[in-house]
Amino acid sequence: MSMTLTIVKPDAVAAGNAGNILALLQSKGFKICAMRQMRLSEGQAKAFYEVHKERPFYNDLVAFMTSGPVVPVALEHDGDAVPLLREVMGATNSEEAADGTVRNLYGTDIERNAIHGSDSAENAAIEISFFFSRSELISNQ
Ligand code: FUP
Repeated sequence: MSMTLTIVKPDAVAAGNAGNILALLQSKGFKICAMRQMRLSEGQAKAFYEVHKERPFYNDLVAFMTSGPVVPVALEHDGDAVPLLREVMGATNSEEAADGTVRNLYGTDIERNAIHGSDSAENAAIEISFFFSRSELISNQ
């Protein structure tokens, strides 16, 4: 089993799509190890996206990610969880995301793109520990 992190973003939570998105991910073989609904503080959103802090979209991204509740979810998969989630998530810009991907089905544009997905196994471990303690991670094995 390998792990990755998704965050159902404020646009998708507000639209009532968190359950549909989790069902789609589960249909692709992902299993939930830990999950919660929460509101990110400005400090948490800035820290989570620190890698982008010099980018022009950073302030807007932080404002969006703190605009309403999010649902971080630690996921596991029999296969390679990180690239498998990137595949079902779709391109960053929802307008360019392939048919049937989460961002195609539930996102709107490059900012309001429904979910986050870790981009490497190393970052997945860092991002999972950002939201969940070890004792909260329950494997389905
Ligand atoms: P991704 O890994 O697909 O989520 O994409 P990035 O890590 O490149 O970007 C992280 C988030 O920044 C995206 F989900 C949305 C936001 N973003 C913008 O708002 N504008 C951009 O031009 C690029 C990214």
